[in-house]
Amino acid sequence: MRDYKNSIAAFREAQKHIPGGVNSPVRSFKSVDGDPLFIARAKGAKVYDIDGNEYIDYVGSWGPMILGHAHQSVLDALKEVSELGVSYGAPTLLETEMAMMIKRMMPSIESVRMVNSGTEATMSALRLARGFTGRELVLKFEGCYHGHNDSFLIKAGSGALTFGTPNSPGVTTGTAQSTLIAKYNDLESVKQLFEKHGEHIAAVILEPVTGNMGVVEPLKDFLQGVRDLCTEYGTVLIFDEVMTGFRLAAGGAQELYSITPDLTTLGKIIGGGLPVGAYGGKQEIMDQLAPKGPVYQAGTLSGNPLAMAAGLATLRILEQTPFFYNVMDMKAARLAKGLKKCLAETGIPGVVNRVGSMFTLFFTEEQSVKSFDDVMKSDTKRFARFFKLSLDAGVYLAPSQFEAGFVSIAHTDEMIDQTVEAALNAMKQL
Ligand code: HOZ
Repeated sequence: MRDYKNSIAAFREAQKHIPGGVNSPVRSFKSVDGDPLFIARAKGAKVYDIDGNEYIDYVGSWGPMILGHAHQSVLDALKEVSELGVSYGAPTLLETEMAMMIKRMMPSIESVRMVNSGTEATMSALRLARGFTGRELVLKFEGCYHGHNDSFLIKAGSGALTFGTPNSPGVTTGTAQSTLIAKYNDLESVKQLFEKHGEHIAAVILEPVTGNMGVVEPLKDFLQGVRDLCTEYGTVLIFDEVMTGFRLAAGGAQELYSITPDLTTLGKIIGGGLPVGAYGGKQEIMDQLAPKGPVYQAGTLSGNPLAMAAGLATLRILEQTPFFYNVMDMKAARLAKGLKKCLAETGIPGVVNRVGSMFTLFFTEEQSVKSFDDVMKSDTKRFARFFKLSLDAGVYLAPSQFEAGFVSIAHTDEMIDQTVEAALNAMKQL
């Protein structure tokens, strides 16, 4: 058993000053009945806690660290730019460079606005879609999470699901009534809502591959079916690629599945680990934004030079490294194969879902996990035990059954094999 005494003491102190001791609920380890690790530093695919324990990291700051932690190119860019001043509240060349880079990598984006988080991106994209269409309703999917804006905290995934508050108190009835809920991977449920409310639906928003109820891949024709309905009814299709953007392919899930959304929301990787979000898409929609158009959205720190520098340094590597995604996918495939073997060898019932470098190990009696209902049949108590045993063996997973794990380019085959060995030992003790 590892020694966590410094983290435990730090958490006790933090709880006196910060709600629940954390600045984002999913960090709290509450759902796995533990105390969170306090991290001292990170390098490559490893994180180190304040007790001096070392872990192979599959959280990756919840997605951004695709190059691994403290990548030299990102650190160099930050150093160089910070010496010139850290914020001006005025345009910089870096912002245009970032916009051009995003447009090149994700061609459905003809114009893009930088913000400071994924939540801001989805919130702003929805306002824009409403302004553009003159309609009010938004259709989202059960278990999908699009940040903590009111409109999306209805049947939401991620921490809202983990902590049993998918419909958060504080969201007004009016807002809740403007949000329609369909079932992910169930096109019929989307069609029915369109038949009833089609003319009033401003936007459909979804994670093209879900990460926030664990990884679930879209069934064949699901995304295309949603695209077709949006086109038919003049509804804005928003792909929330905060997690999948620049991760599943240089052009995100939309490249992987060859679907063109009207708007895309981004975050995580485009900030290289700094707080960044963005939303972009069709020129005629983006032109509705102030100062060009009437839809208002603003931000003191939007396009911040440090965030742009870290993001650009990351994206340049993704764009310019041949076979980057193939190499990373091979690593993730090795891990998924290993985890499946562990399940088979120990007889523990489970399913490993993987798309590219995103994966989730569901502890479930089901043969496959393709929907929110499948996800909800998972054995969260067994997950919690597995999580703790993994942690003790030096493997840092997201502390919830309903999250994605992330493999980075810095994970070595040796680390992955070590992870599989730890999983096998853990499963033997479940
Ligand atoms: N989207 C992330 C979780 N699925 C955000 C992490 C957080 O909520 O802190």
